[in-house]
Amino acid sequence: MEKNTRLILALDVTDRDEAIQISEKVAGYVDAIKIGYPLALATGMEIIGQLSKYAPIIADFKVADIPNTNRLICEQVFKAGADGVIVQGFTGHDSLEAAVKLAKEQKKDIFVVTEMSHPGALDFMQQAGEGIAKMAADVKASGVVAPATRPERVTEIRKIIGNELSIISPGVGAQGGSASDVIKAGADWVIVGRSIYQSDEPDMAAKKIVDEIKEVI
Ligand code: NUP
Repeated sequence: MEKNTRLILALDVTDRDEAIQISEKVAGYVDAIKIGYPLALATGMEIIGQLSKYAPIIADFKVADIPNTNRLICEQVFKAGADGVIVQGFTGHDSLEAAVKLAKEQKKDIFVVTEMSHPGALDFMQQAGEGIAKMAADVKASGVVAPATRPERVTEIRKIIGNELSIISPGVGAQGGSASDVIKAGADWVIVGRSIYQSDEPDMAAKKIVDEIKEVI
């Protein structure tokens, strides 16, 4: 993924035409489009190929299974045309290694969730976040997913993973996080969904975030 605008669109709409229209509008402002279960379940996996002409696609399937199943899932997602897959880290090193090995063979990316951005992540996930970040660095994943809602945690995670891995960070806008704050804290990309796709002018909403990021880099 080329580091250009530092914005990744989270396209959690459930209508194919709407997904395509929004992608067309924002293509110039995003470095990637992240799709997840809402869109893939509503439209089928073909949507990945259809959207990949606008931007690289990151499939946010938060894969969390045994090594063999992780590999089988990632195989299908890459076959559908995705450039990257988001996997959970809490399943441990062998599950993660299976996904990373396959991704490396296919020159694709694996992003590992460290701790999630919502309040409930404090119940269980946060305690594991630093260990997961270290594991992601050890197995040489492409990057981690860390919360824009807690920029101080992004800074902590950056210290653990160093500069080889990327940080992609959701939680900007609708969840209360700030794009400029989390970029300053050490994120490489922000992931933004509702603030863009629910806007009457998604392209202008995206541009505003890109301009905000440019101010601080
Ligand atoms: O910790 C995470 N938080 C999060 O919001 C990990 C994620 N993958 N996400 C995803 O980012 C979430 O599923 C959604 O697709 C996007 C944020 O969307 P929004 O809050 O900007 O609408």
